[in-house]
Formats: sequence, C-alpha cells, structure tokens
Amino acid sequence: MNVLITVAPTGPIATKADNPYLPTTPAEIADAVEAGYRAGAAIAHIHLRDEHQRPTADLAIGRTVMDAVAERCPILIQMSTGVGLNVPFEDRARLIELAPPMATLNPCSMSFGSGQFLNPPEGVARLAAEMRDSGIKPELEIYDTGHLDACLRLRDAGLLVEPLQFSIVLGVQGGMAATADNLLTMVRRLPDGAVWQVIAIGRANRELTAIGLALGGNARAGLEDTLYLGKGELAQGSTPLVERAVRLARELGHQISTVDLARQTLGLPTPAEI
Ligand code: KMH
Ligand code: ZN
Repeated sequence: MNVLITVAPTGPIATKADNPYLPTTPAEIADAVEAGYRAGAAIAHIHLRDEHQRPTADLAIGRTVMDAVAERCPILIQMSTGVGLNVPFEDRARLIELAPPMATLNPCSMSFGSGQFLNPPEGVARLAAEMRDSGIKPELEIYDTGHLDACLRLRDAGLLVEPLQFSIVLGVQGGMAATADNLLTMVRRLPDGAVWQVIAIGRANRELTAIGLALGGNARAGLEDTLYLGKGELAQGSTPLVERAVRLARELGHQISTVDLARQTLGLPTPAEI
C-alpha cells in the first residue's frame, strides 16, 4: 500500500526554549517543510507563529509561509485552523481565505492540557461548508469517540465530501489517552473508505505511529507531536522523525506516496486541473 506522510514541524505549543530546532519564522518553517518533503512527506501541516513565536492567524504571515513553501517544493500544504489555544475561532477560520489545498477541521470543543480548545458547533459547520465550497480538503482531527460521531453528522448534513480524511489524535490531556486499545476502537469505527492517520502526542509517538502504519493508516511526523526521538534524545528538527516514519513504513512493505498520488488518494485536483 501507499502511505501518505505528513510533516508537522511547528505546532501550537512548543517554543525554541523546548527544542531549539523548532521552526517559527516563515523561512525556518519553509526550510523544515522542504527537508520533510525531501525525506518523503507529501503533506505539510502548518502552524503560523508571530515574531514572538506566538501562534497567530495573521493572513500576511500565512501568505508569506505558503509562498516560501511553494518556492521550495510542491508539497501539499495543510493549513492548521487549530492555530493555538488563545486565538479566537473566528480568526482561525479566516485562514482558509488563503486557499490552501488542505486545512484542518477540529469538530468539537474540549479541554486541552491546562487550556481549552474552542470549536463551537455553528462555527464548525460553517467552516466545513466554506471548505467544501472552496474545494479545500479538511483533515478531521478527532480526539475522542464523540468527535468521530460529530464528523459523521457533518457528512450526513452534506458538509463533507468523501473520502473523509481523519487524524486520530492520541495523547492530548482532555482527549483519548495514547493507547493501542483506544486507537483500535477508533479505527474500527471509521466509515468505509476513510483515509486516516495517527497523531500520537508525546512519549507514545513512535509506538503508536508504528501501530497505525501496521493497521493500514498513514503517518504524521514532526516536532508538533513529539520533541524527542527517544527518551532524553531531543530531535534535531522534524526530518529525523519523518525519516523514522518512512523507515517504519518501508519495513512494513509499504511504499511512500508522492504528492501526485496523495492528491489522487484525497480526491484533490492536480495542478493542471486547477
Ligand atoms: N497539535 C494538535 C493535537 C490543528 O492543527 O488543527 C492540535 C492541533 C489542531 O494543532
Ligand atoms: Zn496542528
């Protein structure tokens, strides 16, 4: 099978104080994405930061990052509309005005570590409709069983176009714990034809990424999900994590998906069709 690898170089929470290799400026983010692409990633999950490293939904910064990435490589850009816990939902939702080919859609509100992640139902439905109408592929981030049900309701309301693409997020405090049991429960409940990957936060990153690949899922890798390669071993950027996901996939007999194949898998038009 072909495995889609997503590089997630920055995320909403960590700073350079946590890992000095964390990219936060547009040029650093674009460089990290390009390195991830060269290591095998077909998709780049992008969080924006301001000049103080704070998560931002600033459209000008978003445009700069998207242009910088496009100059370097043809990877599929997946803009995070999750952005960061302190950025209001309405500002985050506006990022789809940048017309990335993909963007995240977080279906529910939840506790998130010591903070809260607010995704009000009406706003989520509107964002889903806007993404559908603009041909932006949502990556549905589900942190609990009820989040999957919420996505299926959006699908039933005609707001999501198949194939649905899920990220099963494990290990956020406030969502499902990072266990193989929870992952299996979620995989069993996915609708037929769903495209999916594991997002394993923290210590269980390697094991759950491997289990996800063995179960037929795709993989995400990068400093957004873990700052470490192993116990006490800081990852020197996202590339070693992408390389590890590629190695795991290949050991399982999978091929690594190109960007063109990723477009086909997700039902996205090729650049010539746009
Ligand atoms: N780091 C993820 C678990 C998003 O990008 O839309 C949460 C997140 C959401 O970053
Ligand atoms: Zn994210």
